[in-house]
Amino acid sequence: VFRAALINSCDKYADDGTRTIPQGYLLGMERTVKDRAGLEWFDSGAFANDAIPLDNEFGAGHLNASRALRQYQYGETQLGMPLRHIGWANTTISPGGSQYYYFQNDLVLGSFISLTLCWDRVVGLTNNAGAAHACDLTDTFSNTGLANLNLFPEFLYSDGTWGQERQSISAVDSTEHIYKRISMTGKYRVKVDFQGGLNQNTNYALAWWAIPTPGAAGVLAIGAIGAALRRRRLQPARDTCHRPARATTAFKRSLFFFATRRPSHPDHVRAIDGPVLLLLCLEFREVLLERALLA
Ligand SMILES: [Ca+2]
Ligand SMILES: [Ca+2]
Ligand SMILES: [Ca+2]
Repeated sequence: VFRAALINSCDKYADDGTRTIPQGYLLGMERTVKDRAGLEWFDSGAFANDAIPLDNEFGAGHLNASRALRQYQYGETQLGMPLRHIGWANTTISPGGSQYYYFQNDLVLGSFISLTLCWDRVVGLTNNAGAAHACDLTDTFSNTGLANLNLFPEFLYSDGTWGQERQSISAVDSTEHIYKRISMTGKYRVKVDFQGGLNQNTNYALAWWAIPTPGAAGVLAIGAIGAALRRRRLQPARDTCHRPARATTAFKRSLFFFATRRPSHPDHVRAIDGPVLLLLCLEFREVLLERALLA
């Protein structure tokens, strides 16, 4: 559980409302992490490749003890109980089994979700000296095997079926990790699958951190207004002639950001909902205001 909580709460991106991502949507992270080449999580193989859970340089990011404590203090949710937006679970899964965790509240398009699944390799002890369950110098260890657990956030379509939203499916690691954008507002669940590797029950910990729908419009509006105010504040007066272009670019990028969703299901088309429209309206209003100021 501690491993899952520590990994899941790591900092990857400062959640400061830049990058056309509303403040609050990056889960309140405090620092932006880069590797030695200056590359970030979105540039990493861990982000792009479903079979790579962690970056080979910065792993899941910088450890943030305060966030890890918060992650842990939200407490345990039993399998079968609805999930609050932050928390963890600790249970056992059988070979070939699937277990499902249902978020209590809808998750919001454009916000991020962090999921971490951790379990241990089974190590056997061959007793060659001393007590059977005490480790002596000549005792030997054997690798009994590692279960292949996999992690799948899923989305509930309007026809009542669940569709896979993301996946972390390494065949060799004892951790699965996802930090990605939610591509539709709606109901989500997390599936844990036991897909071989070992033929015995395996204990695992699952940690999650997401943004729930209630209050999301407020978070989004505050983030958008904050970003707009910051842009105004940061622009020196002599640079005024560039502002409409910058704002228009931000607006276009927002549109692109919310428009680049997989069109594989009719629900995707309806996924631009109230909060997103509010953001687009705020961005558009800013463009109009800046043009009016210059006119
Ligand atoms: Ca990955
Ligand atoms: Ca012994
Ligand atoms: Ca796996």
